[in-house]
Amino acid sequence: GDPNNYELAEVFSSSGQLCKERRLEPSETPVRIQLMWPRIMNSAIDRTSGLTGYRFYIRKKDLEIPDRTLSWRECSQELNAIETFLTSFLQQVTCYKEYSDLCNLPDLNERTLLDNVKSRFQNSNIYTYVGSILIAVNPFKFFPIYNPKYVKMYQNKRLGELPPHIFAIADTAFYTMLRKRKNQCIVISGESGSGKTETNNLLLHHLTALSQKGAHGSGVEQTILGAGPVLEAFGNAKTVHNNNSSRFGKFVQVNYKENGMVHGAIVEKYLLEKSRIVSQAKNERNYHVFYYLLAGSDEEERETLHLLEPQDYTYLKQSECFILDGFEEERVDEKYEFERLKQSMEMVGFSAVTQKRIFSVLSAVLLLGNVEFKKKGDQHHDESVTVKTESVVQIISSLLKVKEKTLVDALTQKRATAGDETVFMNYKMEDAIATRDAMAKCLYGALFDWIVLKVNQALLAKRHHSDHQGNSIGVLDIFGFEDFTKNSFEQFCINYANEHLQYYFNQHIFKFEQEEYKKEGIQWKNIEFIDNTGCLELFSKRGTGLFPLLDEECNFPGATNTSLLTKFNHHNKTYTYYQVPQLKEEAFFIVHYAGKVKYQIKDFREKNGDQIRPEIVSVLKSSSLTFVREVMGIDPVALLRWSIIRTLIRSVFAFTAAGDNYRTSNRLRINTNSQRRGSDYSLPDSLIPSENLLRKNKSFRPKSKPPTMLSDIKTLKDIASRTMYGSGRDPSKKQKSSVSAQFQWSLNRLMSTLQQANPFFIRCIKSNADKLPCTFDDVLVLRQLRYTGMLATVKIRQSGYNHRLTFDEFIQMYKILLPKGLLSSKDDVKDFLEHMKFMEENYQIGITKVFLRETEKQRLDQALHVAIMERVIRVQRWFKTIF
Ligand code: AD9
Ligand code: MG
Repeated sequence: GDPNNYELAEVFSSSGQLCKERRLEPSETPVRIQLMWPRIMNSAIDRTSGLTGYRFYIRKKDLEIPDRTLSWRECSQELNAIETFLTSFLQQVTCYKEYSDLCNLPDLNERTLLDNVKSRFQNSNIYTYVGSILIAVNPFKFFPIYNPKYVKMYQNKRLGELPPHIFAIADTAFYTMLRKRKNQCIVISGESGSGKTETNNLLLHHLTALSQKGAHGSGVEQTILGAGPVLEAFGNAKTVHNNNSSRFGKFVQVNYKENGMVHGAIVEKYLLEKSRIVSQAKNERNYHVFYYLLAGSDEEERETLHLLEPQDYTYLKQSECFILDGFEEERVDEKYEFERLKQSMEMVGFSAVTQKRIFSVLSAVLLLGNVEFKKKGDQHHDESVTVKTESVVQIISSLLKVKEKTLVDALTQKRATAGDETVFMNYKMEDAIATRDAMAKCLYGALFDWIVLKVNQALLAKRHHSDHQGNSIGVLDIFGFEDFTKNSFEQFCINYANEHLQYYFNQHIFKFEQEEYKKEGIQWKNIEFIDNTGCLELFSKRGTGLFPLLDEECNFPGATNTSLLTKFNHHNKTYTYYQVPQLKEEAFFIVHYAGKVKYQIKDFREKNGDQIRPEIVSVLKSSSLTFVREVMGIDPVALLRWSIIRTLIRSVFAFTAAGDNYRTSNRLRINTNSQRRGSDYSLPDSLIPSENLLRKNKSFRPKSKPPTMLSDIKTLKDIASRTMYGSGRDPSKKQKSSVSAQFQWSLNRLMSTLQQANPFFIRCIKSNADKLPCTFDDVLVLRQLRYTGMLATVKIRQSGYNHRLTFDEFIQMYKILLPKGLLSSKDDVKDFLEHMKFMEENYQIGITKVFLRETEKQRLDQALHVAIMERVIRVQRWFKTIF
């Protein structure tokens, strides 16, 4: 036959069973031939991705017979023609080559970017690098790539040495921290359901595993790992975007000692979505923990906690969604989840008694929703209500140990003082319901904060010493960008936080980088990126930003949400980020970096002013249970007293143990030195000083001082201020601040913590909107790649210079390679690099620094390695001649 009769239908890379085939539309191909072609396959092996071959689908041009697959025999008759055809197509096949680092893409545009990520995804490679940035495409199906074998495999490897992986990022952060003695942070971003929390858990898993190789695990690791499931049970819920959606943000800072052992950790939380306790949108659920409790508790617990079925609770049944719609084999077994929760609670130090107390509070929260009211009298004019379901209030009062009358009074009447007199005013129906809901939210919110505080105390208590000399790695996992059919104040805050993260990314990837090039006067063509500074300003600008306006309207008597919207709408003219809907409605648009979102103004003021209502707090604080009182308000004085006693006891113990610890930690330090090999440039084993040598050189004196009380108290105070004031309110401000003010304050604090650390970025991408396993939706993924600015990111990483050294640092580092007597002057370095015959576009000399691309840096390091080895050999020879 004639090779011109054929055309290529599809090419798939295949690696055995992992090969994913796209089903072709029947109309798409008249004839398909599937070939596994050894000769051609061999030439097409892709070394970077480790694929073993390609699968070609070919169709015969202009063939009359509709959809028929050629048999093998028919194929073989035409083999020659097909082979010729395929060989000529090899050129094209190489276009389908996958790159594990997008920076290596020879032809960079949106299409090749997407194709590459897609082709990798279809071969079960969900991770891809852009330099040191990791793109993670959520497959909605777990691959066996997180087991201990992988943990081990990725340890001590240079980034890029192995296929991209989340563990490689964790590992690099860890060794960078040890080497540079600088705090690191890993910022995970992506829209709701893109895989941030999963990624966060895997990162923490690796970060704690790295330190467990030491002699004694302190148990801090266990507490850190246990905290995840506990916080997820109480702070995650099913939304339409994600079955396990985080409804709060968290920042976990893992502290390490200088020898790389975990020293402690701090968990910080941001803004829990409290409205979810009392109502959820259709097809969404309340917090997981309620369903776990109801599914998993035994008969005795059901009785003592007065539990009902999920369908019996108003707070659970309104949304008509009780179970998670997983795939049959992945259906979450909530009974099992309850067991897992109890185990995790134990890991973070909640005893069985404490657990029971927590569950009673949960039961009370649920029952509050079932409290109903009725009008007091028959008269029309009397709107005041009383409790209709007295038995429910009775149970709540027994669960919380609050007097029944106190509870009923609080739910039905308001106390007001007029002059010297105290008057009681009866609530109308809507006020009573609002108070009931406020009580449920307040109780749950306080419980959540209390859990975070207790987790932090447990993490603190397990530390070896209190004076911390090492560094930390922070991992940030917040609620992802959201756009529902109806968006409210919560989405407004969540999306603002995401804008902040995008800004942080832009600053580091584009702004600082290009500013440095400019400052150093090197040749550089500016790379444009979408700057969202204006959008942040729209939210927070002093006086006229949306947040300040919202606060203003919250404090202004007589203001309404409509008057608030009118004020907001003034921004229609000043900011392109703000838009007014064409048809008049109580809503506004904000053009976020990740898409345009319509917010309903309804409840904005109420939700923003939703500080803990003092009258409700005092009712709950009247409980005869210490636990409830503690949950409702952590008494800072008691906390300090407790900490002083505890620290005193520990100081005595720790002081006697300090000598022992020194011995172990010193040995570990040496271990870490040798483990550092391979991460950057490394010394050959023969050049690493022996343990004996180190011992001789250092006087045998405990390096770390015995713990000081002051530092301990400072941290505890700090933790208390982070947690007990709820969502990290500025403790120096005594007056009540609004939810948005607290949120902004804690976000700003987070940003300044992040600014002081060396960042790693992980960008999570959602593969499809329906949570389907291994399904790649081109449009959805492309949209995310676009709004995260991936194209520009690849561009800047391709043309930028990853390595930069001051002339001094350069000379110090490569002294051995340089001719004797070389000074740290610009000209000397320049001469040397010219002498090395480096490609001119791969390095530049700035005013104070040398800028190098990856390949040139590697060449230098290789040369250095060779030079050192030569010297070692020379010394060895010399020794031989002597003896
Ligand atoms: V949200 O902003 O909190 O609403 P996340 O946190 O970005 O969102 P999450 O990590 O919860 O998303 O992931 C959603 C679901 O995707 C998980 O419940 C898993 O079923 C699935 N997922 C995520 N990452 C992976 C993965 N690496 N492998 C397999 C994954 N499945
Ligand atoms: Mg999450």
